[in-house]
Amino acid sequence: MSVDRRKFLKIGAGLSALPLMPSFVGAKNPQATSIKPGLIKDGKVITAAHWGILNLSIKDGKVVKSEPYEKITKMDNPLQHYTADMIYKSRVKYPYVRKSYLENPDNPKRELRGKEEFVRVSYEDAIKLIARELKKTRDTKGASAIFGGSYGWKSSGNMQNSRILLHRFLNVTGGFVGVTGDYSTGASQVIMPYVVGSIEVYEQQTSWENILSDSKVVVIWGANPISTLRISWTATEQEGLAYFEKLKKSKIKVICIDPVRTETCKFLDAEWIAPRPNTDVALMLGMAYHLISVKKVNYEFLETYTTGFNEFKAYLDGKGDGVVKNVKWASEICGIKERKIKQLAELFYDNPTMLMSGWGMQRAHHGEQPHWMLVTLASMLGQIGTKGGGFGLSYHYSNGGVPTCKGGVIGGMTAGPVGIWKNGKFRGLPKDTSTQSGAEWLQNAATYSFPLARIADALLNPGKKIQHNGHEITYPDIDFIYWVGGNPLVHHQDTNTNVKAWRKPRTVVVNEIYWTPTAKMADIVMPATSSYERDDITMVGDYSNMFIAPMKQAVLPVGESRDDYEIFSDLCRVYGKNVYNAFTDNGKKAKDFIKEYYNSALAQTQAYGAEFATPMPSFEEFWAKNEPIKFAANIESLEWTRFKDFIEDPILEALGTESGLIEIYSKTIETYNYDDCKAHPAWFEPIEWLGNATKEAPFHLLTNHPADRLHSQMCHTSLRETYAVNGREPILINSKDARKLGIKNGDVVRVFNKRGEVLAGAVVNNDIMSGVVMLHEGGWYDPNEEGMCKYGSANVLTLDIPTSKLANGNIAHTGLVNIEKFEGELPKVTAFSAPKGAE
Ligand SMILES: Nc1nc2c(c(=O)[nH]1)N[C@H]1C(S)=C(S)[C@@H](COP(=O)(O)OP(=O)(O)OC[C@H]3O[C@@H](n4cnc5c(=O)[nH]c(N)nc54)[C@H](O)[C@@H]3O)O[C@H]1N2
Ligand SMILES: Nc1nc2c(c(=O)[nH]1)N[C@H]1C(S)=C(S)[C@@H](COP(=O)(O)OP(=O)(O)OC[C@H]3O[C@@H](n4cnc5c(=O)[nH]c(N)nc54)[C@H](O)[C@@H]3O)O[C@H]1N2
Ligand SMILES: [Mo]
Repeated sequence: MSVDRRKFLKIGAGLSALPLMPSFVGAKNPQATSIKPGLIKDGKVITAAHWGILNLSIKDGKVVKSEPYEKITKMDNPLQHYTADMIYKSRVKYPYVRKSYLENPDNPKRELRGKEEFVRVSYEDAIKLIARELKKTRDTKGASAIFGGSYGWKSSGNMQNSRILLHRFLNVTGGFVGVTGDYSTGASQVIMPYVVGSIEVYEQQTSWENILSDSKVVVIWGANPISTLRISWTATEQEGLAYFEKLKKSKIKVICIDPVRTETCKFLDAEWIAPRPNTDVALMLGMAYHLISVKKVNYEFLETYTTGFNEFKAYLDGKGDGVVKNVKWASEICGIKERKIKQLAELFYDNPTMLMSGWGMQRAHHGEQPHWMLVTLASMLGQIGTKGGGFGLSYHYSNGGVPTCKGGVIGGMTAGPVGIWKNGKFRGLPKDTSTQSGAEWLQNAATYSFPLARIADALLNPGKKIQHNGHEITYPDIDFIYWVGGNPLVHHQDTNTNVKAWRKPRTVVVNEIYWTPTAKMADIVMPATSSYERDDITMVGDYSNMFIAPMKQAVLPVGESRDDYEIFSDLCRVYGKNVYNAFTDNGKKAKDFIKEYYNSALAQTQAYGAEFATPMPSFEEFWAKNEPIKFAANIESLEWTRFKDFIEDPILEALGTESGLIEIYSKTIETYNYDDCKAHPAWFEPIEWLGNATKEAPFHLLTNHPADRLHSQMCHTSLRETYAVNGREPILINSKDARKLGIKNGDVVRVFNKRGEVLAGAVVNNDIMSGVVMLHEGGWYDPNEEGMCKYGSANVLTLDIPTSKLANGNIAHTGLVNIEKFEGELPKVTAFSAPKGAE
């Protein structure tokens, strides 16, 4: 952060003499001035998306074909072929304002939000309206009433980073309320620092080269890498999939522990072990108990590298609660045979075993426990820090384990400092940006931010106090939401409650490319360009840093859509030239930033000296050539082993935990005295699971990440037609269960519980255990008059309660539902069309 700010200052000072861009607020067609004459009419353009580097074919100024730049696995990634639909379908083409809001923004009939028609307005009027209403909220309620947390997967690209641009805009104009954590790893990223001193979930993993040479067993525990590695946060280099292909060809035994026989399980021909959802902690406790009883525990490892095993053992033995966590006990909870539990535990002990865990099992009630228990089990096996053993929490994500390349890493957009405002006037940015002195809001901001997954609770209950990770949080009183680059009406749990929450603030503004359920829930919708309509640049390979890829504009913006950067720059302009200058760093255009980000990588590679293997060309050459730059891994990264330094020297290379050791017992967590997260990993019964299923809700619902989408992204493309069943989102049902319910493959079913109901299309087979159904997250919410989702958005059915007071993560994989054949007349799906009043 401080480095970025220093960079920001240096560059800002250097360019302060440049002339300003002409003001175009009020101009008729401002976009026309920024269209580059160099745009390709017929030919190829290289760009990148979360799903990889793409080679686009352009004909007559339109994208007609989209292929991977490089094919490095035999597996096809279907996400790579739908760029044309991503440009031309379901677009928000113009700025729109909800009718009642336009009529009376002070009393905008909030209850009609999401139902009422929209009115098209000019871009200039929309900008003025947002600027005016935002100022009104600031003046009357302060920065704590403005929510800019705005979480989501936006598009790749370090310049047009919509969320950071929003933060930058809200910062310069006086601050906003943000959030902590995310939906991905809400529980793990909070518990892991107590256990191993780092968040683990977003860290490089032991090199795949080591796994292939040294592991004898690989356990894929609640993960589906063949699906989830189709994308990365920056852009995928696809090497993780290539390594899974090598794993398939190797002699390594692979076991998948998952209620679903996943794409991964099938691809790898793995042994499938199906525990009841949310019972892995019990399963692992049973394994731990068994290992102790057959003396297959590495006590030397426990003594040297961990603390608290004795307290944990007392819990296993039932010292406090009178419940002995033996194999029989575990088997009754998780549903796996006692013999199998024992066999697995011994197999892991007897062989170099890498426990690769996904994040699904921590997106569950008491989701702090599974990974803590996994580390505890791995400690008992004593293989952490060896080449072929231990545990890893990111092999399924962004190609963890693919060796890091030696090269340059490009810079990116920064949120910038909080502007100083006095008596309604902008007084500039704080001089000392490292401490932010002078910008009072920043000190306050931290006290108002709350865990992301509590957003609906926060909107509905201003002033409510909650416990979080050892301290108390008071929810702010939010009256203005600005969201970009995310789809919260789809991604957040318990949609019906969420809809109520979104009807609470006075104003909701959304910049969107498409008419998503979130755009439809806004008062003011600004049309954003897709990444194919603007220039940008990205790294490719989140851990490997393998490529720097140009993301060249391929086609003209659709309708009146504008880059997020332009929208925020124009908003700043309304507040005055000096605000605009602060936001744009004195009038910089996208290309100026892109060049700067590139040059920071160039400087890094130049510092390696003349013998560096992959010298980078000048920015101008790179941009003109329109090709990615590829870096190579070196020997150290090919052999890199997570926790190796700590294992070699636990004193000098102590972990960042309180004791410097792996904490099986945390004295800090003990002091919190939480009833839902103890000082050691423990089994807690989830609020809803098969152990308390009822006739009203007999099935456990899993809401896995979709192979053929990135969350909700691409749901509107024709890729949907390849998996939708009768036009609905597919739901996976076990054959035996379906037979009992009289449901056949291809039937439309109603899935329901006390929180809501959705229609879905039945896929009946034996790839899921009996008693469990699976509906992917990310289907677009499409309510009818009664609030039933006609398409099949999973979160209508999920629970919006926190994992525990420790992490307050979401629990999307916990919840019970009922299911029946839908007999009524099939309603038309309208999720992918524009709302009333819009084109
Ligand atoms: N039930 C259930 N729910 C879940 C999960 C689950 O497992 N189960 N998983 C959770 C997880 S881990 C996550 S990360 C979230 C994901 O939730 P999101 O990240 O919100 O999901 P996306 O569909 O990727 O939404 C990104 C949105 O940004 C828009 N966008 C893309 N590029 C741009 C841009 O340049 N500018 C603007 N203005 N907009 C842009 C896209 O059109 C899209 O609507 O979902 C969470 N929800
Ligand atoms: N194609 C594609 N790839 C993606 C994404 C996407 O939307 N599409 N999203 C990306 C994002 S933002 C994230 S956070 C990651 C998510 O990565 P993960 O969180 O790992 O993905 P999930 O699909 O939620 O869960 C992984 C597996 O856990 C299983 N599971 C669920 N509950 C339990 C349980 O209690 N016990 C056991 N043993 N298994 C369980 C599920 O059946 C599923 O097979 O994926 C990323 N990759
Ligand atoms: Mo995520």
